[in-house]
Amino acid sequence: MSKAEKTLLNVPKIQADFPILHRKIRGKRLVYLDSAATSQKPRQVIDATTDFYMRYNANVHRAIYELGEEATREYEGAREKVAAFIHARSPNQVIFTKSTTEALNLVAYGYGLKGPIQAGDEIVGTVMEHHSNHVPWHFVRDHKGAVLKYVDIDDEGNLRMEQYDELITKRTKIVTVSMCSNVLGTINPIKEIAKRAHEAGAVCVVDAAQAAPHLPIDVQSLGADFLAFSGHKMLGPTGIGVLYGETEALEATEPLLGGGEMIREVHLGRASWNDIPYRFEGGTPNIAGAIGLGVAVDYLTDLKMEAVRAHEMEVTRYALDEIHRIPGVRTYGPEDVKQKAGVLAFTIDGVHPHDIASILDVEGICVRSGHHCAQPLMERYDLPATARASFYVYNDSDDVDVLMAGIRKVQEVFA
Ligand code: C6P
Repeated sequence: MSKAEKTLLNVPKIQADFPILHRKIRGKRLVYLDSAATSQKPRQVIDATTDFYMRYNANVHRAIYELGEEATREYEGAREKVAAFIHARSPNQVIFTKSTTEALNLVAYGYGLKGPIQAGDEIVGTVMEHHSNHVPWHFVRDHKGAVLKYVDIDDEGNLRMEQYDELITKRTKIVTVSMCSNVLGTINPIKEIAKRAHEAGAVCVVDAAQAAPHLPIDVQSLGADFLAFSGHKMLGPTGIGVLYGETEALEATEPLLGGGEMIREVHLGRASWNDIPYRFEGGTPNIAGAIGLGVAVDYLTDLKMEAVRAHEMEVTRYALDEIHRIPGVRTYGPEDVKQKAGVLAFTIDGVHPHDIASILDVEGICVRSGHHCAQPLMERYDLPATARASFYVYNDSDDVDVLMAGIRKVQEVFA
């Protein structure tokens, strides 16, 4: 992207919707480059959650009175919006959870620990997963005797797809993969991986935490059996996430939480479960969060996910070009932005990533540093940590320029 060539999104107009972007950090413009950790929220989302508490706060699916009906209508409306956003066949395939982490734990518990997985069954993951898509499967290994196997990456940070040929066997029951790496930005070929899983009679579990906010998603064409993501990374509130499931896979899954709403009948000696999706939503849900997520989905849908993706590709291309001009800086993950989301992990020779983040913070720039909850991937690269900038709809080439100036300043401090 040349500087003059502003992209497919009207970034100044978008920025105007995000109140937090108008604040200053130590007198400097806030340059928020940590959307992979959590995105900022537009006024529309903030207003929708406030509006719920101000005007129609009531529990859902319980009350006969008007307020309760309004709350239920909006909550179920949000489920419909999410279903349309990911092209699910039915809103009943959308389960509200608190996060991607909870959604993946629900699958590992309900389909793994309590579901059809037996000792000796195999689960195939990858080395690039976030801890949320490692640790729940460790539980299944440790408590049920499942065997975990991992697909490696090549030098560019792409999955070594040929390894699936060997790793998927007759004993494989689950193939799990992130659609997009939170460190490398690698976009994985889910359709192909799901196809291979299905050929072996396994289900495909997709961690879409870094994909749903940034790429158009069509669960039917992907062939995912389960797909998890978080509202807070896609302009929505914290504390709300989604588990999509194929009906057959959901039917084979036991609930994670027992309690109100998830039952059909309870007696002292036995209980039976409510229909899907309610059987997976025990207790009072995050009603305001779901409604806010519905509005975030409206916002992204108005922008068009194809335009969001195209914009991020341009910003990422520009960022890669600019960062490569600076000697002594290394980047990780694919160079081809067709295979990379707007995530830029980097290190500066001789500088600890935490020092990078601290010095950038003085300039008003927010980047993350650390292992990014992907320690096995860090071990694969033999790195303790990296710095990471991540882009979203409110970032543009000006933000990239500020980041590059910040990186040069870091180098001056450590010269
Ligand atoms: N990654 C990051 O800075 P939760 O925390 O449940 O909303 O999302 C967990 C999660 C799962 N999978 C992937 C690929 C992720 O990137 C994340 C969250 C953040 O990279 C926080 S560690």
